Parts: sequence; structure tokens; C-alpha cells
Amino acid sequence: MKRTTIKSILASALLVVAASGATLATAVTPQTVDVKQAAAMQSSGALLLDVRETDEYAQAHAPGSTLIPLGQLQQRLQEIDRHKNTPVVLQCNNFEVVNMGVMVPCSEILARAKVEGADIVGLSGLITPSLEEMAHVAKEMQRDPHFRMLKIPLMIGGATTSRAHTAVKIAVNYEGPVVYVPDASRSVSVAQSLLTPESRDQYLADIATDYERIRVQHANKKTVPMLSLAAARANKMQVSFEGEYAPVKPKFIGRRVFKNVDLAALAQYIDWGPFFQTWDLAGPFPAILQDPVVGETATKVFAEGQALLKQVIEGRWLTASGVIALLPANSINDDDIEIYTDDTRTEVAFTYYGARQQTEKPVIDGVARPNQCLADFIAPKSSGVKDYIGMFAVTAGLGIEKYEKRFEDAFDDYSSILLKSLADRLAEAFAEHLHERVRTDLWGYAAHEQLDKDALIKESYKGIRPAPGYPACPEHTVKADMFKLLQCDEIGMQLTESFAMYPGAAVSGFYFAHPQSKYFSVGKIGSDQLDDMVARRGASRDDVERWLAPNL
Ligand code: B12
Repeated sequence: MKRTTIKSILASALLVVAASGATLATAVTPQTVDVKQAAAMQSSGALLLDVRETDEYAQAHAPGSTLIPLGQLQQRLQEIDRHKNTPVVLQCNNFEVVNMGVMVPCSEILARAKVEGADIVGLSGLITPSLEEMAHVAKEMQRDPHFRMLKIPLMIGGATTSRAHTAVKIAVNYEGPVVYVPDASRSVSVAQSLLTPESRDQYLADIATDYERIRVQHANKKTVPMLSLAAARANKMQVSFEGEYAPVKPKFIGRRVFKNVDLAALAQYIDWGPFFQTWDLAGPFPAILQDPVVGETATKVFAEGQALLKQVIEGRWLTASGVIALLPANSINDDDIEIYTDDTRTEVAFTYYGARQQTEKPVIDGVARPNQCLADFIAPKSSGVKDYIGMFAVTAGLGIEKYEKRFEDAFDDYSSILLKSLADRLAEAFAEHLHERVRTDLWGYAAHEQLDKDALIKESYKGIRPAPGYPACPEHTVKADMFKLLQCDEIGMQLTESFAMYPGAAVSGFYFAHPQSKYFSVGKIGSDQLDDMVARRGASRDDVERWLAPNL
């Protein structure tokens, strides 16, 4: 099988440069591809295809040339667009990328990789359940002689992945190279190093040394001093449920649906800060627009984002729908929350099993910091106090596929990514907007609250809305109970096998009203808490271990 070298592939890219000007000249230089260059390249997508017709391109792309199926893990519907920067940047550097999309089982990823003669397999992971699947793919590559013998590299990326996780949990399963890629622009230099015969061995040796060092560090890591679960519970957060802290009964008990919410109203609540992360531009908004390094690029992307947002709103490209439920609740077993179907509190809709901080907490000014758990913010059943909890699921991504396809068919990946990032922003804005309505009106526990946008972004309000998967609520499986109770299918939202939400631009979570409720990170928990959780949930130890893997 002929393997075309990277150099010859880049040579064909230079043809495009000649046709499209200076921006592309820098774009083909590894590591210099940035968002604006990608933006410039999007208009050259068609040109790239033209180039493919030429003899030189045909030579460079003889069978067996660089081909990377960016296999998406089986259950992650939402990640297809999030990792999109990576295929775009690689393609702009004249790598051929087969993007297999989402819900692709491991067996299909590997079968396709063989059929295409792929030189690299890439996986992307946004939320923690994907991490397990990545380790599984590595194991399967090890079992399959094709990958094992040819040592086909596996590239790992995505928000929830890390170099340490790749070294400790994924690379150990496969003899071939496994490389963590921290951002899209780096994927080019990594892919080149992996496929350039002259430098590959040295590059792999360096990675192997680095990952071995990480594994040793990990093995020798001083374990953080941990309390027993009983001691952690004894040091729970002291929360009052009387007087001014007495729970406020919501104005209604039950579920309420919000369909086709006005996008223009939601746009007022957009926090633009995270928008820039999509483009690997770091810095707080709006200061980022003046940043000496990335300011110019940030300003352009921001202007383009605003222009597309206007089109989205005026053309009603996206549909935003959500659902909330406000229900009676009490904490039980210290760490769990029983959520009742109505105020008779006789029927349990479902129980949320909370994880409690178990590491030793510092004593500050003579006061020991508490070992917190979300259940601390809900009145214990034994107190007889009638407390309440809320939950929500919102999306702003309904109908997005049609427009994404339109952009992609026009080789305009940049606009497709831009659109997706706007949908994500609108989903977050929807969560913010609905939370405000819940506090001031629908639940009404903070009826007189008046906060401007900055104060909302700084979360200066009473109460919290922790989302399953975030650090106070690290476990994703509760979304199954939430989705059932909220009847999310009525608004077109679904949960995938590994608890990712569809559409991708979606947020779900709980509402806690207590003024002392604050966000925190559960962090590492002990095996006694794991055992206790297994007993409380009546689930298998294997399952609970898998669900809580990042905290163990
Ligand atoms: C933006 C964002 C969102 C957006 C968009 C999500 C989406 N569709 O992608 C919205 C608001 C919708 C969202 C929702 C949720 N989110 Co969110 N989100 C983020 C945030 C702030 C940034 C992620 C991001 O987009 N980064 C920018 C992109 C471009 O970077 P990236 O994904 O890392 O990918 C880059 C590289 O890694 C690389 N790359 C990616 N893949 C690959 C693959 C290969 C082969 C290569 C080479 C490179 C590569 O290229 C990219 C560009 O450089 C992160 C926190 C953070 N700071 O990372 C949390 C985060 C990812 N979210 C998280 C969670 C939990 C959720 C929710 C489950 C919360 C909830 N219950 O509602 C939902 C899930 C949504 C769903 N559909 O299921 C957690 C995940 C952790 C966990 N325990 O699982 C994070 C880490 C926050 C946290 N600290 O807890 N989220």
C-alpha cells in the first residue's frame, strides 16, 4: 500500500494558496491555522475540490494517503459540532477527513477506518460518559490485528478529555500511539508528526516518555486526606430552614412547557464569554475585543456572530423550547432528595442520589469548612418542613440541521460552526432567562429581584441551578429521571444512551431556592461512599463505579 507523505499533500495545498492569496499561505503552515484563517479557508473549500481534480492532487492522494475518520462515539449526539473545528482545520491543511458523525458504534468506526485505509483514528469527548467509550475503542484497536500491527494512531480531543486521562486510562489499552490533542490547531502538527516517517519515531518516543512520566506521577500522587463518609456527613453544611430561610411554596406545583420562545428576547441574555472558546480565543468578554494578541480576530468573529444571529432571529431559523417542573421535595439519608409528585408528599416521583464532598476541609478563621452535598440545601424529611425543588430542560437547537447542511453543502464550515455556537449561546441564555422567571415569578421566591446582565452572569441571585455533569452534581444518569418527569419528548428533546442531550444546544438542571445554596465541587470520594451509594441506589457496583469514575 502506497503511503503518501505529508509533504506531498502539503504541496498540493500550496496550489490552493497560489489561487487564493496570502491568508492561505499562512494557513498551510502547521500550527498557524486560527479561526480567521479557517474563516478565510471556508470560501476556499470549493477551490480545494477543484485542486483535487488536478494530476498533482491525484498523485498526492493516491490510495492509502492520509485519511482520518474522526469517529464520533456511539452515544454523543451533541459532540459532532463541537469538535468540528478539528476536521475543518485538518482539511484546510489538506488532510482528508472522514467525519463519521455521531451515534457510531466502535465496531463501525474501526470497520470504516479499515475500508478507507485510514492512517489515524480520532475521537472527541465532551462529557464524562464518553471517556469510558474512548478506553473501549482503544481496547478494541488492540484486539484487532489491523490496528495493532500497523500501529494506527488514535488521536483524542474534546472538552472533557485531558493529557493525564489519555496517558493513564486510554493509552495503556493500546500498543499503537495514542495522542491527546488539546485544541484544533494542534491537530495539524500532531497528525503531521504521526505520519512523517523521518520524525515519527522520535515524536512517539517523546510522547511515550511523557505519558509514562504522567502515569508514574499519577501512581505516586499523594492521596488527598479523606474523611469517612460518616465524618463528612457529620461536617455537612449547616443550613437553616426557619424564619427568613423558611422554604417558599412555588406559585404552582407541577410542570409547565414553553414552546417557540422568542429568540430576540433570549438573545438579550447571551453571555458572550464562552462564545470565543469555540474559536480557541481565550480571554474575558468584552476585554477580549481589545486584546493585543487575539483582539482583532475576536472582534471579527464577534461581528460575524452578531450578523448571523440577526439572520437566525429574523428568519426564525431555530426553535427554542423548554420545560420546567416545580415540585415538593425533602432530603433523606443525609445525601439524597426525594421529589414528590404533589403536595400530599405520598408518591415519590424519583430520588436524586447526591454525592458528598469527602476530602478533609480546611479550618479558616477557626471555622471548619463543610463537606457539602446538594441535599444539604433541601429541608430534611425528618424536620417536617415542607420544602421544594425545581428542574428544567431547555434547547435552542431545534431545526438547526437544515441550516447546517445548507452551509456545509456550500463548503461553508465556518458559518456552520458559527451557527452551532450561537445555538449553544441561545440555549444557555434560555436557561438564564427561565431561571430569572422562576425566581421572580413562576416560583416567586425572589419576587423583588432586580439584577442587570452583569449581575446575572456573576450569579448574584438567590439560589442555584446545578446541571447534571457539573462539579456539584457530577453524575449524568439522573437526567433519565428528569427527562421522564419533564416529558421532554413533548418539546423534541431526547437523551442518548450515554445521557447526552439532543439537540446538542441544550441545558438541563435543578433549581435550588435556598439563599445559602452555592455551587461547589464534589471532588474525590471514598470507597465507603461508593458502597453506600450502591446500597442506596440498589444498583450494581460496576454501574455506580462507572457513573462516578471521575470522582473515584
Ligand atoms: C460550551 C459548553 C457547552 C455548550 C455547548 C456544548 C456542545 N454542544 O458542545 C452547552 C451550553 C450546550 C453545554 C451543555 C452541556 N454541558 Co457543557 N460546556 C461547555 C464548555 C463551557 C465549553 C466546551 C466547548 O465548547 N469548548 C470549545 C470547543 C471548541 O472545545 P472542545 O470541545 O474542547 O474541543 C476542542 C479540542 O478539544 C479539540 N478537539 C475536540 N475534539 C477533538 C477530537 C480530536 C480527534 C482532536 C484531534 C481534537 C479535538 O478541538 C476543539 C477546538 O480546539 C465546557 C467547559 C470547558 N471550559 O471546557 C462545558 C462542559 C463540556 N459541559 C459540561 C456539561 C456537564 C454539560 C451538560 C451535560 C450540562 C447539562 N446537564 O445541561 C450539557 C450537555 C449538552 C448535551 N447536549 O448533552 C461539562 C462536562 C464535564 C462532565 N462531567 O461531563 C463541562 C466540561 C463543564 C464542567 N467543567 O463541568 N455545554
